[in-house]
Amino acid sequence: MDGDVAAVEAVALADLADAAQADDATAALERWRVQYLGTQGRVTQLLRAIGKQPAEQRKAFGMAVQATRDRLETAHRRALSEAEQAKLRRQLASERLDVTLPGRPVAAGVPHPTIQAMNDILRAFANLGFQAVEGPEVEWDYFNFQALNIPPDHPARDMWDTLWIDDRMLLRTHTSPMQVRYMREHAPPLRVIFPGRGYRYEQLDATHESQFFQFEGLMVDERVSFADLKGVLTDVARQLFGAQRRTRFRCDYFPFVEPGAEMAIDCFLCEGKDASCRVCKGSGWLEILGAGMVHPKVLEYGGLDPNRYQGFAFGTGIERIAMPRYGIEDIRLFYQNDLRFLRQLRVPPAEPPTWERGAAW
Ligand code: FA5
Repeated sequence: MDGDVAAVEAVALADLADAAQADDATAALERWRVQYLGTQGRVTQLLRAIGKQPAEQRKAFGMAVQATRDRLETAHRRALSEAEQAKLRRQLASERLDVTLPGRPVAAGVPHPTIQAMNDILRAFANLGFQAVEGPEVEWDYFNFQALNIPPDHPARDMWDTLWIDDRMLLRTHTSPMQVRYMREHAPPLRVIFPGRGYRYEQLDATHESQFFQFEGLMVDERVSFADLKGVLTDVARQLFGAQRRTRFRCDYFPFVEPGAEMAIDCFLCEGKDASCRVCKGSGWLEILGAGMVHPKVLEYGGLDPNRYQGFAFGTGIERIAMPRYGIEDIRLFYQNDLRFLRQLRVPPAEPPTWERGAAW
């Protein structure tokens, strides 16, 4: 019988060595433990057989089995501990962190050129007490056209190539719908600027995108005149484009203002002296916005009495203002997300911000 015990031990140790080499050694060692030392295991069966041995052999057999069990338990504990340590070493190796490696650089972004230009514009108007308010981009025909004195089927609708959602809803073609929306919710005096996106069904070219940024301005009070309009816009033009800027107002037509005007500034780059100037194309003037006195009908749509209140409004495209500033010749570059383009526009210069010194961009 002692021979049986020795044979079982030899096989068990060989199996233990195999289990320790397995991919998942911990699980294999547990299977080994059940096979040899578990309640139905081979060694446990030998232990149970002690009592069945002839009396003269029982003691020696019992001692041999118990010694085998002790050695196998010790060998199993050691193998398990080694397997767990090996597993830990593998895990640590895979998670090793070399703190001496140089870190990955964090690419610091800068505001998009449109946003930079918009922030400068908002600050310039804030200096004059104008508050910025945003509005919906999906708009009713009613606010985009009808309440701006452009009834259905009026030919002036052709001025705006419209992206319709259904026969009453559209993507706003300009920020002007905010005029009536705001007048309905607020009592004069009003001094507001409405920045935001506009959408048009456009033939895309160097100066036309189907999605672009505009800002709209509105001032309403008793006794507001065209002189106020000129004063505010001239002051802002000087904050943005240079303290010496001159402005020019010429007649223009928009159904929601009367009279209507187009405003130009004298060229901040060549001062009108360069016939091949990239900003003014040699004309000496740069048209930057549409404006006018709010039409009495629009005041009525806004719930205000036109005999008591007057106001002026203006609107322009932000990219078209940013383009001459950065020397960008194609508006489509703004939204192509080409980092090479955006990185070279890392403005602002090291000089103090313009709104503090009222000088040129
Ligand atoms: C208007 O949209 C009027 N709402 C402006 C206005 C407001 C006039 C208040 C009077 C009183 P206009 O269609 O001209 O006007 O557009 C104004 C500006 O938006 C343009 O001068 C241009 O700078 C910009 N713009 C218009 N269409 C596009 C386009 N497709 N891509 C980029 N910018 C555009």
